Amino acid sequence: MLLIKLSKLILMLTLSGLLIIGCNQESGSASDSEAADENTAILEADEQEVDAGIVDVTTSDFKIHAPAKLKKGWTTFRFTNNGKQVHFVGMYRLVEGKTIDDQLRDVAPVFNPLMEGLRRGELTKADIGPFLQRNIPEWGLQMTWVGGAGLLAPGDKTESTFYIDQSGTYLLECYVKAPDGQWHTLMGMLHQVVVTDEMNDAVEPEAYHEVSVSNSGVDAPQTIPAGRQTFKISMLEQPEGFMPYDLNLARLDGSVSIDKIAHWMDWTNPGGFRAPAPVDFLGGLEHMDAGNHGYVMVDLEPGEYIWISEVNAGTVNKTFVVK
Ligand SMILES: [Cu+2]
Repeated sequence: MLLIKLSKLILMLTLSGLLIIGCNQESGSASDSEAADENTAILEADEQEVDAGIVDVTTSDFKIHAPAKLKKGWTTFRFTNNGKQVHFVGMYRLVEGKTIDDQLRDVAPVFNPLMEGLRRGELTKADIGPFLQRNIPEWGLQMTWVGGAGLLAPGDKTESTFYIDQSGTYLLECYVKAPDGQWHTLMGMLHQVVVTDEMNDAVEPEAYHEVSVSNSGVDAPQTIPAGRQTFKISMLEQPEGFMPYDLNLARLDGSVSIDKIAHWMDWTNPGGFRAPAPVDFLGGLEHMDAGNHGYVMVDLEPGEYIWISEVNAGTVNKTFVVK
């Protein structure tokens, strides 16, 4: 996205330069310098966004559009889902020296035979850990999950803020399944980002509502006023297994039970994590190791909502009301 923006700017600057040269041969200058000022302002605004840690991330079916390079520090994904299917954008750091090519060759494809085994009943949930350990090289299970933006319904927008404290090679991924069961990851929704050693200028957001996630569940306010709200989400404990907790926000319409949503949240179920989702998701905070926290900014209309994790969704969830 940034690259596209920058190349657009270069093109605009080049064109305006040509125009200025062209015009100067005629009469002139006042409007030309205004145009040049405007372009400078646009360029500065763009740089300011990068420095403020604000990153435009969009998804389509089936790509993640995001910059190729980011700075360290508090990072806000301003996430828009332009696709027709539900998507999310999780972010994790690969073990030193590994890249998207290694992930696509040695890690991502392993989830196909795993899912097939589960679907046919040849593998049970208890076999998943050992299966992954047998089939994925050690580095492939040692990624560091730093956050990202949670599940988001088609056509919707949301914002999630999290802290990146280490430089390195990161991947952005959406592993929702398409209606035919194919992983979005393998359909093109894996994107590499290099985080440099530079720090951005972003400051930590201020939150009005605190939410925490632990092995005993979600602790969150029961009633929230309508309007634009910022939630601080803290991951207090680490679940068993190789995935830390995430927390997604969905609007309930009374037609779907929490059990059904929880069943959908579990990708190890053949129908789980498969588009379309049973509810409209509004974003959230992606997987993040315990001891860390992030923020979710959303516009809420009156109604009933649920916070729900992908990990242990049956118990790590909580409904609340917006008035
Ligand atoms: Cu997706």
